[in-house]
Amino acid sequence: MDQNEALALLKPHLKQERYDHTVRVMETALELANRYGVDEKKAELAAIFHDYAKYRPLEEMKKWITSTYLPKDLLHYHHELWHGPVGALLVEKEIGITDVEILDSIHYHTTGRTHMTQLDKVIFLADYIEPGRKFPGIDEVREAAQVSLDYGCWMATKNTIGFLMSKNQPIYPDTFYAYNALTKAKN
Ligand code: DGI
Ligand code: FE
Ligand code: FE
Ligand code: FE
Repeated sequence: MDQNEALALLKPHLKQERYDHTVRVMETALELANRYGVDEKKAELAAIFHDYAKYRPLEEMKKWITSTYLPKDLLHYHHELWHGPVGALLVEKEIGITDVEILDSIHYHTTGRTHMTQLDKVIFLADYIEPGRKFPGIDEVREAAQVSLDYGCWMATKNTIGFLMSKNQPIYPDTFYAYNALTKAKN
């Protein structure tokens, strides 16, 4: 599937601003993949479909989590965490992508996980630092992304955990697992 075909399949599922975000994530993911020697074709497709399920109704996402292999503990956390796992499932079902590396990087793009693959890291980081993002601490993460994938992702998980704690929000275990694994890897 080429870039234009994939973007055309994605477009009806997103609002314009989310589509524009996705194009910037794709461009950023391609830069990171090129810089760090990660498969650019996989990075391109994973980036294009990473937010595929973002606008599915909550009841539909809940149904997919309840009725499939997806982890049930997601239901006890913020629904913002559902679109990655549900997206991976629907991209396989509806778009027909079967590459497990691509599907996993979509699944884990919001939280990360232990032992993230290089592709997971590219998608996670590209989503975080695409040029349209404006949250506190973003410049530090952008600089870290120039040093290494591990350092960039570590800084991003650290920033996310700090942000969530400052808002007294619960933190999904995979987010901690990613932070812990990256803390060891970055040195
Ligand atoms: O879908 P995007 O907006 O492009 O980005 P995303 O999939 O990374 O979602 C970001 C949101 O998810 C952001 O509001 C922070 C939140 N988030 C990330 N990790 C966790 C989390 N929220 C909770 N409650 N727990 C987490 O571990
Ligand atoms: Fe997302
Ligand atoms: Fe993200
Ligand atoms: Fe995104």
